[in-house]
Amino acid sequence: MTELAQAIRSGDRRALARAISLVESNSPLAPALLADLWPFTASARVIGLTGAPGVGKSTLVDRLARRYAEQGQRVGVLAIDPSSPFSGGALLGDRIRMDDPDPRVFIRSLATRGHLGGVNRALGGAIALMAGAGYGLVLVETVGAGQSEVEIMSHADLTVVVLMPGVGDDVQANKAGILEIGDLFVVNKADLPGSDLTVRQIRSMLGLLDKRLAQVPITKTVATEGVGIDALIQALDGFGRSPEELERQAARRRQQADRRLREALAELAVEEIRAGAGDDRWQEAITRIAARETDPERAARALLRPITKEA
Ligand SMILES: Nc1nc2c(ncn2[C@@H]2O[C@H](COP(=O)(O)OP(=O)(O)OP(=O)(O)O)[C@@H](O)[C@H]2O)c(=O)[nH]1
Ligand SMILES: [Mg+2]
Repeated sequence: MTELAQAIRSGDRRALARAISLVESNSPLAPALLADLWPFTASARVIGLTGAPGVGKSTLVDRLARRYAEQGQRVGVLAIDPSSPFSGGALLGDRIRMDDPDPRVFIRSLATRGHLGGVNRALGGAIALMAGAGYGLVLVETVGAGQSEVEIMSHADLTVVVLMPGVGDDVQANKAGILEIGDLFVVNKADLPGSDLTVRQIRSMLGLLDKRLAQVPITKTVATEGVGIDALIQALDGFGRSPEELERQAARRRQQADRRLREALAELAVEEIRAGAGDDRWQEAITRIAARETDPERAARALLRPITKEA
């Protein structure tokens, strides 16, 4: 095991922070580190929270992290897309100051720099590092303003969609996708008028989408006041207990593993083929594609041919 992996296992927070930076910058040191920690990541529970900008996700995550920490859990918190133009670029760690930094909570935001594939890899890596560091619960905040909310599904055991009063029509009009990804819904800012109406709207839209979704829990919270947090925690902890849910979770983990395998394979295959072809052939293929003398698929097949022949 690498020294850094050992430090992370022993609970060294600075080592964990450094490791996340390595993953974020796609350092050549990252794969070995992740491989060392991978066996220790199975038992961590990953909860994704997504929702439109400003609905109160960070405030909610902060409350949840504190409450779980009070119960003795070690909680990792990851905020994705803090540089989103929608959110004004505020980092979770900036906006929410934990007055009394709890040693059981580790907060980190991941810069996205607009690269979706990169975000996904960095996210998967950062979750694995936190899990490997012994954070039994990892909370991930993503702004549901694009594809990142779908990305979170490929990492989380459970996805929470956060809404606020007065968004029902909006959800119906153009955010149907967000309804399908929620295992659990939160109507935050329940101190504002219209929260019960929003709950009813979500309920009826879920029912229209799929009859089985009629049972999906919807809880109301006032994150700023800590109201409804216990009920939300109960719903979160109650999730995945029934035999059907357990089966779904196992299936989801297999799907996620399948996706991780494909990603790793695609990346390795490109590296191998590129190395096998040599720089001249690679550059020539690029030139010919750009000049429209060949098409990408044909060029790719030509580069693959020697390899498939060998096999
Ligand atoms: N009235 C009210 N305001 C709230 C509540 N929860 C959060 N807020 C406020 O809503 C604003 C946005 O809260 P955040 O927690 O930063 O929301 P967010 O969803 O993380 O925002 P982005 O990360 O920018 O998408 C802040 O001013 C919070 O104080 C609530 O329950 N009621
Ligand atoms: Mg936020």
